[in-house]
Order: sequence, then C-alpha cells, then structure tokens
Amino acid sequence: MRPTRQIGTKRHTATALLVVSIAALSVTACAKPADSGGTGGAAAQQSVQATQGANLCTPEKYNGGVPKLDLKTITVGFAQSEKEANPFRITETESIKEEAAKRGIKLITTNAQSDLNKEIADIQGMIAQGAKALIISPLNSEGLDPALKAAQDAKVPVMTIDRLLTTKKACVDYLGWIGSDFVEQGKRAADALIKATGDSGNVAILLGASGVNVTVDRTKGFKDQLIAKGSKLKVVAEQTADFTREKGRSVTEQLISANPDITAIYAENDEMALGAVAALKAAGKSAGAVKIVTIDGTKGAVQGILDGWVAGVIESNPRFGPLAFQALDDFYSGRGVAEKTIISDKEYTTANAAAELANAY
Ligand code: GZL
Repeated sequence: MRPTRQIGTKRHTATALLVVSIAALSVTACAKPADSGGTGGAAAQQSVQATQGANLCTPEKYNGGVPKLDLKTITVGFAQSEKEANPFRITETESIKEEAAKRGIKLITTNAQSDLNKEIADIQGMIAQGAKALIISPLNSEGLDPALKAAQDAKVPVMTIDRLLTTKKACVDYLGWIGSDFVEQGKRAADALIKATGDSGNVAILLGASGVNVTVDRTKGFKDQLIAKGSKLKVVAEQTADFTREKGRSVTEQLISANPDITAIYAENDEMALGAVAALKAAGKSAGAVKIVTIDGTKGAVQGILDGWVAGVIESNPRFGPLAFQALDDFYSGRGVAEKTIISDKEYTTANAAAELANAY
C-alpha cells in the first residue's frame, strides 16, 4: 500500500501546527512552511512531505507508463464539480487558478454545475482540447468512469482533490488524492456540539449530498463520537439538504415544525447551516436558542459565531492549488505522488472567531 501522508491535528492556529504523521512506512516528516500567497496566506493547506518514496506513483508506474512532461509546456485542465455559489467552490477554483498562474502553467477550467454527466463531458472535452494532465474535484464518489477511461486512453494523468473516488484505484485510475479527514471532522463537530449544548438535547442532522464519501464520513464520525463519549445528545432527525443553502432552509423548516423539541443542529456544511439559520429566524427563534455546529469555515458561518447563531465551525480547507500542482510536479519529476495526502483543518470557536475571521473564506 502506498503511503498516506497525514497530519493528525486536533486544534491548531494558522501559524503553529502539531504534526503527527502515521503511515504504514517509516516516514521522515517535515511540515511545509505555510504558503503566504493568494487565497492561501496563513490559511493555506498544509501537508507532511513524506521522504519515503518506495510506493509513490511515478510516470513509470502509472497506467502502464506515461511520458514525463514539463508542466511549464503543457495545458492542465481543472474540472470543478459544483456550481460556484458556495464559497468552498469559489475558493477552491480560485486557489487552483492562482497556483497555475504563480507557476506559469497554462490552465483550462470547467464547472459541472453539480451535474455528473456534465462533469464527464467537461473532462472528455478538456482532453479533446489538448489538456495533458487533469486535476479533478469529483462531484460524486462514483460514476466518473467514462471520463477516467478517456483520460487513461489518452495517457492523461488525473490528480483528484476534495471528494474521494471510493471504487477506483490510485496509481491506476488516478494518480492520488488530496483532501481532509472527513471522519475526523465529524468527530470534532460532535465534540463541539457536546460542549455547546452541555451534552443534552435533541439533534437534527443536515446531511450532505448522497453518494459522496464526505457525507458518509462526516455522518459516521459524528455518530461514532457521540457513542464514544457516551453523549446524552439524541439524534431525533436526519435529512439531506444536498450541501445547499436553499435546501438547508427548506429542510430545517420541515424538521423544526415536525420536531419542535429540536435544540441542536449538526450541519455537514456551512451553506446548509446558513440556510438553517434563515429558517430559525423565520420561525421567530432567537440567536443561540438552537445550537448549530457546522463544517467548512466560510466567512458567513464564522460571522454566525460572532452573531450568536452558530456555536462552532470545523474547517474544511478548499485551497488545494499549491498541493495539487505540487503533486503534479512531484509526479513528473519522478519523486512520486502518495495515494492519499490528508490536510489539516483548523476550528473556529466563540473564543477565536473574531481573531480568525480573516482566515475564513
Ligand atoms: C468537502 C467538499 C464539500 C464541502 C461543501 O471537501 O466536498 O462539498 O464541505 C461542498 O461545502 O459542497
């Protein structure tokens, strides 16, 4: 199994980072300095640079062998998944564009507008336009097969970020993957909600989109942690709101009218949480009457902490540009790409929201 580069951080500020690297192989780890550029700044994603190269993916190993190319002379394609109404998506795309510009790399981009067939067509289209390497943010954890096959047939390497292709093989169907530990995010959300509620009350979960590993993992982490902590919080309702603000509002309206005794909400992303806040306001609730914990780290949600509507925000850092292009650089240079690179995520609380708001996106 190729190494996973991991940072296990419970809490960290933008400057200090406790690095714990756990891998099947002995790994000499060194945390990269925080990037100071563009959408990154102190809030740039951070990974552990594994020095053990035995099982990393290289041009000789990938897809029966692909040519070593110079990133500076090729076109790279970026396939974005969801419409850029969500700050997570806006920031993710910005980060990719900024890093390409910083490295002098020609970039073409597409946006699937949350439509799987369009993401497939987008990827096939970029290959036809001459993209020689791809960075893909998958809409779902399955279903991209026709696009991955087109890339394989054209010997175009694919680096994945954000959501994981759970049924595909690293260094065969794609080079590797960079993203957060979504189970850990769910656990941290449970800890925050236990603290915010004094560990009592009735919780509604606003689930993310179905067919996505992020939703599965954030739900698993949350529920496992409630059990592990022997929590008295009771999950009385859970329903998908598709990671959107509109559905976050409409689903919350339904849930609080069906369950007037809901005292807490776990939203699996900030857009749904902000939709829930709108529903609570419309229902005449006061700020803080229902404790909300959410995941992403958008400015709207962190401002919600300052306004008393949100109890806590676990970050899911979307600034993939630097690490995604570093992975392509590592691939073509022969240093190789790890199967999984897990990034660290900070946390926003009532104690640090004012000071950390600038790092939200
Ligand atoms: C997480 C990403 C999720 C974000 C949501 O990596 O896939 O999708 O948390 C987004 O905001 O919709």
